[in-house]
Amino acid sequence: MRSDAPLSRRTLLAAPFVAGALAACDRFATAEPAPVAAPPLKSVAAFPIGSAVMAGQLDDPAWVALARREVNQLTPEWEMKMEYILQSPDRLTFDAPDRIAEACHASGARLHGHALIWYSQGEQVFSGFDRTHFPRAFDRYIAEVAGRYRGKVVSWDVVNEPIAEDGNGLRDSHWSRALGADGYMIRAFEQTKLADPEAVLFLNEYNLENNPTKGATFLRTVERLLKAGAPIGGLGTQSHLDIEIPAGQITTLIRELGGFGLPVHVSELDASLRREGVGDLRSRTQRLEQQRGRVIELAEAFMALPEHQRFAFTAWGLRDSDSWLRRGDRDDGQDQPLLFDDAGQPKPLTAALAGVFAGR
Ligand code: 9MR
Repeated sequence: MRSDAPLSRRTLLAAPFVAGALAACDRFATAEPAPVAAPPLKSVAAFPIGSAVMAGQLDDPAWVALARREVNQLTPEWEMKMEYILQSPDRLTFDAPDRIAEACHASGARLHGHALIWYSQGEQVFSGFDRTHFPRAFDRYIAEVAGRYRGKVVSWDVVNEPIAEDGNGLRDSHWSRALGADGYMIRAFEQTKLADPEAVLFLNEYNLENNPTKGATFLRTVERLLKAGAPIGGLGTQSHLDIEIPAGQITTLIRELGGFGLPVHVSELDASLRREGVGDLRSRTQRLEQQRGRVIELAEAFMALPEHQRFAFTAWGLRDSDSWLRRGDRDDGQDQPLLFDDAGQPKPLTAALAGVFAGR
């Protein structure tokens, strides 16, 4: 039995006080979800539906069956990043990303590469290079990785998360210090374009909907980089949604992103029900409603983009239990941030999303 499974009836009877308290307070209850009918998302959407994937999940028949049914694009959750590929300075490791690429090829799913240059990656290896060797190693990494997957990926997150956490300006990183604040990004896009001229090259960022200041800085950054000639081919909004944000904020952001005329990728959708450090007296049902409101707003705003700008709609995992938000010490096994429950069943949210994608 899994440690996060709901309390059994026997345990509850043995602890009447706890049982009474749980019954009185639905915010702690793990209600048995009623079965929900929803058509496979990929069958109703006129654009690709994506999920994050880890190579190990390809060995889980339940994950594979759900992925085959629901999605037609995959993004490696971490095994196409420097932390995996660049484990040592003199040897690149490709077995897991190769396996994911082969699985995509075999099943006909598109592969979205994630991520070439990210502030949180590569610092240790790159700190070993002097001013002459740093730019060469930067170019070589991109050439080798993007070159290897040329014709296998449809797109890349070339630069991930360049905006400062609070949204004011650009993030300081080992890349910006060595190659300039805009310089490292322009260079990354140019080098990726050389290595894989057909791939759609994305600038990808998070909290754009949650933090309008960050959204505005992202838009200004895109404008500046395009003016400088960076071959940006698409804009990625991760959409790790804060379900508390005011209605309308997501719509505004997506419309503004669309203003560039480039494809837009909802690249890492999830919507946590947790509210860290804040007393929250609302019931789980109320929070699920709020989650549904924000996710559906995102889907409707995405559908309002011109068809050629709807690149893909990707969730950051399939089942709730697959989510990065359900790992680690602070996990209580209760969060429901994704589109399928722990058993791989669709939820009311999934059915509502299918309705929006089908244009109903
Ligand atoms: O979900 C990913 C987790 O498994 C990795 O350990 C982590 C570091 O590689 O990255 C997580 O994914 C992040 C994504 O790459 C970029 N946006 C934020 C995602 C969640 O942290």
